[in-house]
Amino acid sequence: MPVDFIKEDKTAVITLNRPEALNAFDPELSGAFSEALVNFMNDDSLWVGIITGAGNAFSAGADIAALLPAIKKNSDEQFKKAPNIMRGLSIWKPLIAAVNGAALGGGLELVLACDLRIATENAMFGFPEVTLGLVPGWGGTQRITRAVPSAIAAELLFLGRPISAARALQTGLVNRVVPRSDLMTAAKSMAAGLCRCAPLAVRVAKQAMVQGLDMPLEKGLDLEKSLNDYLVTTEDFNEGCAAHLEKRKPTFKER
Ligand code: DAK
Repeated sequence: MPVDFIKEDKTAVITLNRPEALNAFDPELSGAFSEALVNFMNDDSLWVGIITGAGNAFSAGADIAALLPAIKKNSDEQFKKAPNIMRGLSIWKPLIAAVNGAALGGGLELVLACDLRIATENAMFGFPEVTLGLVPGWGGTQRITRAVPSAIAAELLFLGRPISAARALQTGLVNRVVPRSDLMTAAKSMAAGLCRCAPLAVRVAKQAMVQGLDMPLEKGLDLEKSLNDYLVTTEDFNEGCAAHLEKRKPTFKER
């Protein structure tokens, strides 16, 4: 299977599983990844997703032999058939990238489409597209400038040279850097922290943050207000406040 999909309590672990090609996206991997994302999105029992790669790379991006020539032939039909979080699919449940090695091209675009990012010490991040005569096509030119200062974004996009995990941490591209052996423990512990919070509130926080980025402040404030108006009608809001006042842990029901 090009993608492993494992449910662990309220967390889905989605693993790109094409290690022989450093988890480069060919049509099979793209289709299976799209399917896994839709399953995650539609499964009410799943609150958090962790995305990682099998082997020593996170993902080397689009498959240069199999996918990139298809772009030339059919424009982006290949990609439209398999919408993903980089382009075509919005998922408001929180996503953690557990970056276990190189994240290049589409691999870095996938990292950028995740909300929280933990990397191993040997991970590297780059956009080699300009060395191929291309620019990123899964939102990299747009999301990188929202993630790091513009000089770092320009360095990544114009020079095509990767940066280290240490530099990614320094520039705020990732939340944490850990030894390889601690990666999944760290990602699952972050997922557990998310699962302790009210799931609908976490999703609304993501929606407000992501959609708000594309709005003038006044519109963003309206969005925040209407989303909060909805949250105060939920059972979980009552439960969260009651648990706080009663000095106990809340039991959220996603309602
Ligand atoms: N595609 C296909 N195969 C790849 C690959 C890739 N991107 N990256 C690695 N592989 C394969 C290698 O060919 C090799 O296979 P064999 O030769 O063993 O059969 C195997 O994985 C191991 O790779 P290496 O032998 O090269 O391993 P090294 O450790 O020596 O080097 C590396 C690791 C990551 C530095 C190197 O593999 C590398 O530079 N890979 C290419 C990375 C790259 O350029 N990625 C960007 C691809 S462009 C769009 C949407 C999306 C995109 C574009 C448009 N539209 C919606 C329009 C996205 C574009 C991209 O991502």
